[in-house]
Amino acid sequence: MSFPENFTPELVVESPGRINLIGEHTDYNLGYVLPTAIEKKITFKFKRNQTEKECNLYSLGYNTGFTLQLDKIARSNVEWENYILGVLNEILLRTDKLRGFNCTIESKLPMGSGLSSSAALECGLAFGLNELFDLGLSKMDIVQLSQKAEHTFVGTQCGIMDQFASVMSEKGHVILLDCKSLEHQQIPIHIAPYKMIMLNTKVSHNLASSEYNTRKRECEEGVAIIKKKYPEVMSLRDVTATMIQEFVETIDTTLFKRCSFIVSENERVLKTAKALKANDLKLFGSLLYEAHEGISKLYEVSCPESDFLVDFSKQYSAVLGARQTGGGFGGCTLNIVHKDKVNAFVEEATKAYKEAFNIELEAFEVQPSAGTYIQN
Ligand code: GAF
Repeated sequence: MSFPENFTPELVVESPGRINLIGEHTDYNLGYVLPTAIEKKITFKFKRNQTEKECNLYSLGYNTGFTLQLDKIARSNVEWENYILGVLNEILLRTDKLRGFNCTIESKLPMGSGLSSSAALECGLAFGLNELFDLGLSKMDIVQLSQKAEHTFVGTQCGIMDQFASVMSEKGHVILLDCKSLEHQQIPIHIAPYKMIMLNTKVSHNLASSEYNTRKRECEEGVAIIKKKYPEVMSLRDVTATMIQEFVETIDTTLFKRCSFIVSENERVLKTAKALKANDLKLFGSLLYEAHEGISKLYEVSCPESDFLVDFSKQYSAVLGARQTGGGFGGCTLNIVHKDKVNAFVEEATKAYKEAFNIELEAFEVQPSAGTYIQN
């Protein structure tokens, strides 16, 4: 096929990745999260191709593409194609206005780095097609259908945080999202003279997807036990710290660890939002360290590489806090570092990480950015 050579798009859409300041694995437990989009993103270029059903998609980074027919959507053996197919399937369940199109995809978002390249891919595609064919989907429809696509075609039973952050973020703000009611507040973030520095472990242990679904199941099992005593409890969101302590002897140790992490993580999100509003950066930092401890010891979704970087950062008074961000088992750590010490910290972390794991660390600053948008 001649596509993507000489391709002149009708529409260009930018779809960002996200970081989550705090509130990990709380979304599918209907709790609180505090994410924001970042400048690293995926660029989609779209053009209608005047066919009824043929769609051509091409990944510029991987130099590979595929053609599909809208009336023959089925799961593929190629992982990235399932994100696309899942989104198209969900759109077709909601509207009959979709027609053939060509699309190139170019990502500046490292895959498997905990920055949610999956949601960026799903939401960017849905957002672009909504514009191109005037599908009439709201932003919330785009968020929800993208999440559903991940459940049905990719097989990860993810919560709503990543898609929400990718679409709804506003520049300079983090979103305090209640994953039960979907009510949210945009909180302006001013952390000067500190900066948000990401350290990419460059590892993505392949436990991530299966363990993710296991954690979700463990939380559900915990809720079923708690419910016997407290029938009003519908999710871990409804469980307080005092309530969970009552089950220390009666719930299996693993389930108890999982549930107590979620209960305490929800509290930390709310405390962090307050700390940011009050500009209490020390408290913000210490909550990040506390969260990582729980991620590592109670929820057990960290890995030696992330633990190493978080521990390493603790030697520096110029670092207020750090933790692994995202689903877990690698990806990036978020570090709150004084602007004057960023270079020294990154240099020393890079050296120590190389000595420990023989991996070249990647470091970059992030700024809270706008969600999915059309490039003019
Ligand atoms: C992944 C999921 F997609 C999110 O829904 C969320 O659960 C996150 O892991 C952990 O907080 O990114």
